[in-house]
Amino acid sequence: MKIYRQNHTREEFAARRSAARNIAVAVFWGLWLLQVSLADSSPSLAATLVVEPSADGVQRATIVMESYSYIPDHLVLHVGSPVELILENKSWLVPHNFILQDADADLRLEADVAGGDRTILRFTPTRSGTGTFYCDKKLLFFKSHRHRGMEGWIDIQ
Ligand SMILES: [Cu+2]
Repeated sequence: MKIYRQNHTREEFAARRSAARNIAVAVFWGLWLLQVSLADSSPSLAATLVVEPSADGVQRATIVMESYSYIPDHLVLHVGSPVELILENKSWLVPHNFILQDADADLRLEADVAGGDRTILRFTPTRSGTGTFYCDKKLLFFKSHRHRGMEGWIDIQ
């Protein structure tokens, strides 16, 4: 009569545990990639915000950043008063940025905002014009956020 016994060495258990961990990590990043690539531009309704200076004379506005839009995506600002632009990234994990390079309005703004974070851009418009802002982030070989609709514009009057 034969007796089969399964003896696992400590090394075998360690190898199995490490393999399980590798699979869990691969599944996590796989799902993350999937949500980042599939989460498509929710058809954002163009929203205009006309910003008036508050009691302290500052033109204060909040832009919410999502995958893949800015809300609102159209701001109207006025020449001469300081602006505080609050950028709030509501995306989970996905970083967004805000880039505005406009010679016409003499504005050069740039800010990176990590997922779930916020930042404030301060500037004072010195002349009227229109500038387009956008997010140039992209993941690997996927289309840039701008290509997915993440852009808007500022009118300075
Ligand atoms: Cu983005």
